Amino acid sequence: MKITFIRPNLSNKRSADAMEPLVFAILAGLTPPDVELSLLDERLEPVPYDHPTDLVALTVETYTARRAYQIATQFRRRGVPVVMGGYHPTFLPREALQYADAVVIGDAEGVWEQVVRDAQAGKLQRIYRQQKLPALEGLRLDRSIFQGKRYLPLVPVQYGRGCRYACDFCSIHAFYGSNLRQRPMAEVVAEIEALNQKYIFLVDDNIFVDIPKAEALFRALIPLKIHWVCQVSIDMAHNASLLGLMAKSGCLAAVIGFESLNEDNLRQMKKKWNLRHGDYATAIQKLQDHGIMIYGTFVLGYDHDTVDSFAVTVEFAIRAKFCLANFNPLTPTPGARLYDRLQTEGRLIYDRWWLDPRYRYGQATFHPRGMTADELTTGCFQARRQFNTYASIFKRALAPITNCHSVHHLGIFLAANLISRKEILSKQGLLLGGDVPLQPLLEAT
Ligand code: B12
Ligand code: SF4
Repeated sequence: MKITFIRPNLSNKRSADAMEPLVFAILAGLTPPDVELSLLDERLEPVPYDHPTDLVALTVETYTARRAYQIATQFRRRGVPVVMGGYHPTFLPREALQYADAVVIGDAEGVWEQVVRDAQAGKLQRIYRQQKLPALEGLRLDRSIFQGKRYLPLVPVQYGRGCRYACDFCSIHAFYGSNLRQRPMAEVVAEIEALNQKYIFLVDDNIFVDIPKAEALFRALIPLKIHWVCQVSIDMAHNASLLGLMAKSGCLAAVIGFESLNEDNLRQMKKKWNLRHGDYATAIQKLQDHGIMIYGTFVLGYDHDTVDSFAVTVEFAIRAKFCLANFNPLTPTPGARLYDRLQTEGRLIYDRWWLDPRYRYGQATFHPRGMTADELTTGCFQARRQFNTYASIFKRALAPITNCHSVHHLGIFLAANLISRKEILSKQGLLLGGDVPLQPLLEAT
């Protein structure tokens, strides 16, 4: 039997920031050895619909749903069954089932094996539901499917899943609830050692969910002499010993959700805790004093934002000499509490923006209170452009403890900024899935 894994693209432009799609290393590790596997990553290569295969397995996020459905339609027209999994089908299985033969709800471990057995027997079920949150012991990732593909030399590794917070716009809490699971530290360290790569991205939603476990991991990373980046909540900056270990173990940069400079917005999104230990400037200083570069993310469009918020936010990010930053229009995704609130308030512009051919990447999808939807779209794009001008890159580069601490740091800073600049400018305004019409094939049952 032949199974083809597909990672759909956002639109029809190739991507310069594609990393290995970790889920397929997990699925490959769970698949019996007699099954022949291949991977098509549409961010890097076109999908040949006549590719000989017995089953297509797509990973689907909300931004890639439209494209995933188009790809599924093509394969199903050729008689190839399609299974979908990931965030989007988990939140909207009935929508996905209009385009797929089967949908996996939740984590794959313990369920994918059944999907393969059923596909081999020609008896795919419509819905496979993960009944529990599977323990993460003994995961055997098989990265051989990534061989020969031109991914960023920043290799994703996952220590744990879930986050202890519940920001109202975020999909993580909706997907995992308040459950936090971590892999045995020794298994993660062994995986990193075996990778033999210099740059690792710890993709955990928040590496700071369990302090003793984070500390144990950082200690174990010290002898490996790698460079790593992670996502972390800002409260971590106030734990001096952990911060020291983080720096000592090779942490180059941290992605931090600042989200807003306005306390009322933070309260509304259930992220007021961002300021619990002090202001942003103090936290930033502590991280940067340890040489850790910051990728700050902001979301604009909450009720207390106005047209003035864009300039204030982007100036803050430039003054703080962030290595990278993003300024996203607040976007309600299915499953998140924000989506239900905006829907109840009658503020959504589209019924389903992710499928609507009028929606373009980067656009507002709801009516904000303090500005118009068009002002939100334009304001975020301008903020992204302003942060990524050459003048801004030059100004931010001049940070002796972080961005230009060494030739190595400066090289990474410049490469990251040039890739980010290119991606931000080229993604804005793209029609998700490109200009291909979408027709439901089946009635969901
Ligand atoms: C690393 C990362 C990125 C990287 C890219 C990663 C890459 N491989 O190239 C970068 C930084 C570029 C990125 C960009 C974006 N990202 Co991102 N990203 C992540 C992050 C942190 C980790 C991804 C990962 O490796 N996870 C580990 C794997 C193992 O988990 P998984 O994919 O969920 O798979 C598990 C299950 O979902 C399931 N499963 C998934 N697919 C399938 C398929 C089948 C067949 C089966 C059986 C099971 C299955 O099984 C797996 C394990 O059991 C996730 C958060 C997260 N926890 O996943 C956000 C996340 C996926 N990103 C998100 C978003 C919104 C984006 C952006 C759109 C942001 C923006 N506004 O531009 C962009 C564009 C994404 C795009 N589609 O092009 C959202 C998606 C929300 C949603 N509802 O779809 C997430 C969930 C973050 C969040 N907090 O909400 N991202
Ligand atoms: S801290 Fe980050 S990962 Fe956790 S719920 Fe908030 S936005 Fe999501």
